[in-house]
Amino acid sequence: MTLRFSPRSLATLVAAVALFVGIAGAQPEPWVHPDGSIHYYDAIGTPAGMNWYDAFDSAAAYGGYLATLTSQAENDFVFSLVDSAPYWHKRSDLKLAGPWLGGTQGFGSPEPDSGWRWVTDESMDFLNWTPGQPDNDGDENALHFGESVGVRVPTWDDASARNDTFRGFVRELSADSTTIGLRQRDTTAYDGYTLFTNNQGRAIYLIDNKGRAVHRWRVTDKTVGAMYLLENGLVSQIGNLNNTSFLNGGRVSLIDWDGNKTWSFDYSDSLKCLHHDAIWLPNGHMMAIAWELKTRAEAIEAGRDTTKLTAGKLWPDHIIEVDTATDSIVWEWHVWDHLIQDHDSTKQNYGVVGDHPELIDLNFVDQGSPSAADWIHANALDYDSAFDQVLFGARDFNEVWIIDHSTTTEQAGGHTGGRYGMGGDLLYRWGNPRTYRRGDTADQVLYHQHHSSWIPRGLPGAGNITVFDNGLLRPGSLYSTAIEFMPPVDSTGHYQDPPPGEPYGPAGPTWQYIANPPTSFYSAQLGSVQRLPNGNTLICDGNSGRFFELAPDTQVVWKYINPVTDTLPKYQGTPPAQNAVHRSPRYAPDYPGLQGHDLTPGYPVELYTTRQYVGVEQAPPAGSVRVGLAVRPNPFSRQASVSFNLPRAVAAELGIYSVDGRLIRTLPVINGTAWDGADNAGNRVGRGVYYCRLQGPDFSSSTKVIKAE
Ligand SMILES: [Ca+2]
Ligand SMILES: [Ca+2]
Repeated sequence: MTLRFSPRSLATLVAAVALFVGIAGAQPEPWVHPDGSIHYYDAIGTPAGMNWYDAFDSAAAYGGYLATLTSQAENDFVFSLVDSAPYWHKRSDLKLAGPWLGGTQGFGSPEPDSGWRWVTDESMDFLNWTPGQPDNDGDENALHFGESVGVRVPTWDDASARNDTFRGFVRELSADSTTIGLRQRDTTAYDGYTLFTNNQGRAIYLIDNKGRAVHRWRVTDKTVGAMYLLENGLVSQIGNLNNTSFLNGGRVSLIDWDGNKTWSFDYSDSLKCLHHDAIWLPNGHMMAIAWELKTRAEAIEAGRDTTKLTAGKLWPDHIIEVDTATDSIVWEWHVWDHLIQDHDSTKQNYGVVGDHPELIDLNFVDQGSPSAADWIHANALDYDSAFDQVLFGARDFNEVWIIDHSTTTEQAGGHTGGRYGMGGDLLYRWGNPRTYRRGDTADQVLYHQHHSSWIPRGLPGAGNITVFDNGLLRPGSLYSTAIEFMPPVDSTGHYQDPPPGEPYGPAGPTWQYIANPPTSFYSAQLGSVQRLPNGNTLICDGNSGRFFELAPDTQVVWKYINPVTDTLPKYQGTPPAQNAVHRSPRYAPDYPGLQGHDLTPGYPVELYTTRQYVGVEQAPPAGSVRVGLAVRPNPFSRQASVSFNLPRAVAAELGIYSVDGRLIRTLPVINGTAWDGADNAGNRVGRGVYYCRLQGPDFSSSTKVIKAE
């Protein structure tokens, strides 16, 4: 539904919000409305008391409205949020009166039960009056839960909107449709906190499973790679330094809970550029992927086929390990040191490609990018401390590679030494045996994957490798998959060599997710897959900014769509756009990096319907609701007629005020009503200046009245 109420001035609302500082609440609970959309309901305690108008303003100022209960189920859910003592007060007749709701009685409606409506203009087909109500027991025109002696009842009563003794209200957030934010939350979903930022974004969000923002960071660099919340509570972010020699990346930063950059490391110039992934090792070192420049001459000398050098250069990847205490590189590994080629026997690295699966064929180029300088496009790092091995993705080889980290840098540049005796040669590779001439297209499993990692020890499937396989250039139709496979490794970290001429095992995945239909899940770039402690699997469909969690049987149990563009959150109900996300890691509630921080959930990241109350640029001019209040004759002697024209039926108040602001006479809100010059006690007031004011939930209009005698 859409709020039909026109807004009042922003200044008034800012003042209203300020007035309500200190009220309890702000933990909205999501609930699936019968139409399938997700609404949020926030029970607000107002221990000092609040009238209906102020509650209305407070709800609107937060982008919502006083809750409208259009079904028994909605009624019962909302009641469950306020069925506790702080939201209720005991009247003098001992009846318990509960919080305000979004029902109002149109002015001039026949009492007591005509003209009731929801503030949203939703139809009021569902009625839930407490027996004996409404009774209009004293100008009652606003709705609340109550009233019954000594009992909190889930039914409704009418009360005076001016009554400022109410202890709470319920704020509802909704939109015409649910297009972004939380889309699904089953009880079997793994409860935790999900970290994300828009690709190229400068705002980082941590949300709970109910789609509520638990924390936000503002950062100065655009985010262009994998991001982590570390066990020490710092966020590790890759920032974009706009290196014009390469693509994006260049900087790794650590950001504390308050958004301060506590450390950063730049690795970006005309010869090199850090990109895609930077991980943190148990010893506190940072390890990252980076491109390095190889000139045309260097590439030819290494054995590159000149027909595959149309870019005139190559950017092979390398891996660096940085001691953050000294910002020095303490270990490195280079693709360039582990090449083989059978193109030119007069050049370096010449050999039989199929005999050396531990080496990287310098002339393997993927069919999608034969001329790309970014020849390998490594894109995901992982480290296993028990084996002391590094795993990373070689996207344009459509493979996952594993190397030994126990080597010295010198050993890592050669073919012997280290725990596994192979120096820096590949210990294992999987996904596309075409790259080492031990298979054909029928044996290729991966297609430009963007995320690969070991399942951590202690989790279901520990030691297996999961892959977000984007499916780019997959033969036939384009679709992404999530894959889990079991590498042929023994307990000491040694991989079973394939028989001569055969590829590395396994032949296929042990688990995979393919959507139905497959093409409904396709992200050509970005994305992640994460095994969760309960055996579910969280997937980030990168290009769509869609996070979804799968049970082991691949049923979707949780779904969320990034509502943030590269700059700001969008309004609920608007189509998702510009919301690509690199990855969406989820952290357990007991994760060390979360300890000691305030994890009180706030509002959803996306914005809600009454956008005119939120965006400064959309604030309407003050007084845009014209009610045409007029008093005639004016000045008057015996009696004046008060006329106005409300845009719709709404609860409003009409009164005469003294120049010092005291209400001296309440008038019925009826167009053409008369003021006889008397106060509420029936005594005629003296001659002078008075003000007649008509006030509703979203407007206030007053006019000067001169009483001549
Ligand atoms: Ca509602
Ligand atoms: Ca009543």
